[in-house]
Amino acid sequence: MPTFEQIAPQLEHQAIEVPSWAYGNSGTRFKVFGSPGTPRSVEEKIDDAATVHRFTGLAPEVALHIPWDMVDDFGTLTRYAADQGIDIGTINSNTFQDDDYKFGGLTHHDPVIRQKAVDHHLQCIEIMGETGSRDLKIWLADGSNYPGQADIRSRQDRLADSLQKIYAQLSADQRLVLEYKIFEPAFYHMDVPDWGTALVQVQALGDNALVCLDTGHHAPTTNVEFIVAQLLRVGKLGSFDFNSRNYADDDLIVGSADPFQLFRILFEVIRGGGYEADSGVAFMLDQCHNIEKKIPGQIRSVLNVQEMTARALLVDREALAQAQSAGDVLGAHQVFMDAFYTDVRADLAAWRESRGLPGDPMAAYAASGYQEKIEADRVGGTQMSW
Ligand code: PSV
Ligand code: MN
Repeated sequence: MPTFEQIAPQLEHQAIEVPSWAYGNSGTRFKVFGSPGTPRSVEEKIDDAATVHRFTGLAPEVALHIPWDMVDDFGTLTRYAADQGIDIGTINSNTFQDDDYKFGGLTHHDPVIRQKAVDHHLQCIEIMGETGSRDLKIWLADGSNYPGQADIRSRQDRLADSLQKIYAQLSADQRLVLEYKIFEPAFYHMDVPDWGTALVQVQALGDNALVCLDTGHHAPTTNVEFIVAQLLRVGKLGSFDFNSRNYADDDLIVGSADPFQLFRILFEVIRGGGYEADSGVAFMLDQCHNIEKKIPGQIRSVLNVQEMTARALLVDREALAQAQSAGDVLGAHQVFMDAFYTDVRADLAAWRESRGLPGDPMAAYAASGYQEKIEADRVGGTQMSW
């Protein structure tokens, strides 16, 4: 197995995009809890995202969600973020909270509503121009609840047409990433339920259209790392929305429900070239912190990704390949598991310190007084929430 020192240089370029909405209040359909210190503005969300980066060195970009993060001047917001030490990352569209979209957006049977949904994406592309964002991420709530309710075939055709209109407005250095989800909010069929559908739709668009894999969006028991391997193989893995699920789309801290799955996913990412500095794969979090403190929740998340990346880098790929081609089933399995079971926490702490970062970012944040300060300062106004 390689040593930690041997793999450490590869940790240097790791960058994880944090979602602005993780800093706002969120909840379930039963209750959205407020919490002291929650941002009242997009700028305060950016302050919190920048704090995560300051303590970890891992989160140089924050993804925005439109219209949740709508401001009058995105140029000013981008400069504000830069002053805090971070960039604006992916722009997420939102066609799931307007009454007009009850029966869908980009797939809607009514051309007027379909055009409204397309126009929303064109507005997102304009914002991308102002923020310098590369990626437009599209997740659709579109679908139906009852068999026979909708013509699922026409909806695919309309989706292809709408996506084409959006894609046509992207500049050469911008990309469209299409996210899939098995169910919810639609309970019978979703118009983009799986990676196969997402792939078919983006393949029809062109090279700058890719798939976004949200780790929480599959049926239980789905082999997610297989999907990662396949999408990388065909050059269509655009981004991750990392989170953990126990039952459905739980949006919990990545690596909390199944650290081994995160390890297996990151192994396939590395194996397939997705971890190379120029791979183009965006590593985002898509999480909500409903009951835990949000900033430490995000710090924990990026550290979990870093820790499992380090372990996945430790896999002795040569020994693995040898055992695989010798038909040594248990030998190959052991090579894989040896890396997974290696505790890299002390090495990572020392490595962080060597780079001027706190060895234990969770403890450093807790001791920093930032949480107490935002809880004392952010009084009045309306807490941001979805
Ligand atoms: C939908 O469940 C989703 O995963 C999409 O990425 C949305 O943009 C995000 O969650 C909203 O939290
Ligand atoms: Mn997502």
